[in-house]
Amino acid sequence: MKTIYKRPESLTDAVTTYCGGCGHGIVNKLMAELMDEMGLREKTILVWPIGCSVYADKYFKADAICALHGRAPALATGIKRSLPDRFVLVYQGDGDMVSEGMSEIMHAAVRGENFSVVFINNAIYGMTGGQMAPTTLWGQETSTSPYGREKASSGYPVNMAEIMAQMPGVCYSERVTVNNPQRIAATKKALRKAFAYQFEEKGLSFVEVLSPCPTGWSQKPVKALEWLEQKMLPIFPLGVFKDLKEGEGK
Ligand SMILES: Cc1ncc(C[n+]2csc(CCOP(=O)(O)OP(=O)(O)O)c2C)c(N)n1
Ligand code: SF4
Repeated sequence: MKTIYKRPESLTDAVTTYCGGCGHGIVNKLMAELMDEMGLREKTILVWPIGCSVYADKYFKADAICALHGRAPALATGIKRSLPDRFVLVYQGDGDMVSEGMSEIMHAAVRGENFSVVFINNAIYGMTGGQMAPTTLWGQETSTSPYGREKASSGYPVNMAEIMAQMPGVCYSERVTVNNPQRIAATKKALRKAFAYQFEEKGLSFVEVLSPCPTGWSQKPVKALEWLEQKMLPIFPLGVFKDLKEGEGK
C-alpha cells in the first residue's frame, strides 16, 4: 500500500498539550516536515518561548532550549554567533514577543541576526487565560478587556510583519495563516523560504502566522477559523512584505 501521509520523522511520540483546533500544532507539524525534507534535524537548535508552546522541546527530535519571557531572540543571538553552522529557529507567541520581548526582537532585527523567526499571532495571551495582547483587535473581548479593546485606552493592534519589513537587517517578512488547507500549504512555502535564507546568511527571516486560539477566544474550533478570516485578516493582511533578491542583504 502506498503511504500518502505519515507522522514527520522529526516529531517524537509525545502527546502535545495544545487544545483541539489550536494553530500551534499545525505550525509545529509543518516545521517538522520541513526539518525532514530539508535535512535539518541534526543541525537544528529550536529556541522556544513561554506560552502554550513552552513544552514543544519535547515534541521535536532536535536540540532545543526554552528562553525566558520574550528573550528568545537574545538567546538565539548567542547560540547562532557561537555555532554559526547550526540552523537556529526562534518560535514566539504574540504576548511573548510583542509585549514581554518587543525590545529583543527589534534589536535582533537591528543587528540583522542570521536566524529564522516563527511568530504565532493569535491576538491574545493563550497560556495564561486569554488576556489582551498588543495584537488584540479593537472591540475584541478578552479576560482583561471584557467590553472589548478600546483604542483610547489601549492603542492600536501591532502589525509585526510590516514593522519587521522596515528593518534593514531583515531579509524576509511574510504573514500567512493556517485556517484552511490551501493556506496551510502557503504557510509551509513561506517557512521553507525563511529557513533556506538562513543558509544564505541574508539576515533575519520572519514569518508571522495568524493562528486560531479557540480556547482563548471562547469559540468552537470551526467558528474560530471563521472569526480569524472575518476579523483578523482585515487588520492583519496576508502577504510578503519583504523578500531580498539574491545577492542583496548582509
Ligand atoms: C514576567 C512575566 N510576565 C508574564 C507572565 C505570564 N505569561 C506567561 S506566558 C504569557 C504569554 C503567553 O501568550 P503568547 O505569547 O501570546 O503565547 P500563547 O500562549 O498564546 O501561545 C504570559 C503573559 C509571566 N509568567 N512572567
Ligand atoms: S489556549 Fe489557545 S494557543 Fe493555547 S493551546 Fe489552547 S488554543 Fe492553543
